[in-house]
Amino acid sequence: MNLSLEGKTYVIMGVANKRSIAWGISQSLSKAGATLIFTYAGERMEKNVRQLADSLDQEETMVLPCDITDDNEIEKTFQDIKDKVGHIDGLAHCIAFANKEELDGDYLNTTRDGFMLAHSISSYSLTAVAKVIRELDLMKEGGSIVTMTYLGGERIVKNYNVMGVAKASLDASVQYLANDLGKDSIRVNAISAGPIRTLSAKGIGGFNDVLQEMEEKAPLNRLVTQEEVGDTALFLMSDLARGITGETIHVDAGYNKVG
Ligand code: KAL
Repeated sequence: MNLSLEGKTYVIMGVANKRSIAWGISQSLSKAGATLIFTYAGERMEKNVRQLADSLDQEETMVLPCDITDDNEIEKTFQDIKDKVGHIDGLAHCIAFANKEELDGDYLNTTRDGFMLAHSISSYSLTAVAKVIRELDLMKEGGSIVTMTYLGGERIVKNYNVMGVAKASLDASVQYLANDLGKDSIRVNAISAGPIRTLSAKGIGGFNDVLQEMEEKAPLNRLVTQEEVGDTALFLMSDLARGITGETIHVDAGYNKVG
């Protein structure tokens, strides 16, 4: 048993740019010898993702669109993947969205549409993808599904608001999916990363304060990096984590244990 992912294939959903956590995961998996397939949301992202994918040491890069709000498109994307590679060994789901105006002030002001949108993109999308993976028998040799969560789903974090409620739903989904897919030797886990400067965090009120508090209070007294999250994903994808499912691993310099 080792960390090598030589001969294995993984789908990475949610790379936006080189600061993305999904990109940190991609680099860790690629260094371990994995073949990677990327999906992106919307044409705006395509060029970035292709450029990044091409920069990896891969024989051939597969980059596909996947609008996570559209079940037909999810099915088509994963059917394309199946046609091309036959089966996959794992999937990294690094997708979240909420309307910016609902990530500030009172959670009480969340609209029905904003609530549904945040839950559809940030939580249901994992279930939708897992469902298609099973329908297509895409992880027929077993596999590992990893999603990204955040402390704001476990407790109150200022301004996280509807995203916190969506992450709580995602965390619960991880457990139920782990239960459903365990019989097929598919493990489902979440990584709860500390705050990292990514495109999705950009321009969100109070983010700098969160970073500062983390540096002051976390047991390791520092922030965490995309690479550290990537290496934890690598562990979860590897056989070393074969006994772990339905779990959330905090990669946050210990911050969640304080206070
Ligand atoms: C307490 C924290 C401070 C920030 C509060 C809320 C963060 C929410 C994350 C959520 C995913 C951000 C958005 O959906 C932003 C979106 O409205 C506008 N941005 C975009 O559309 C960009 C271009 C694209 C790439 O972004 C997305 N998401 O598609 C939470 C911090 C400390 C930790 C974080 C950032 C957690 C997290 O969930 O990302």
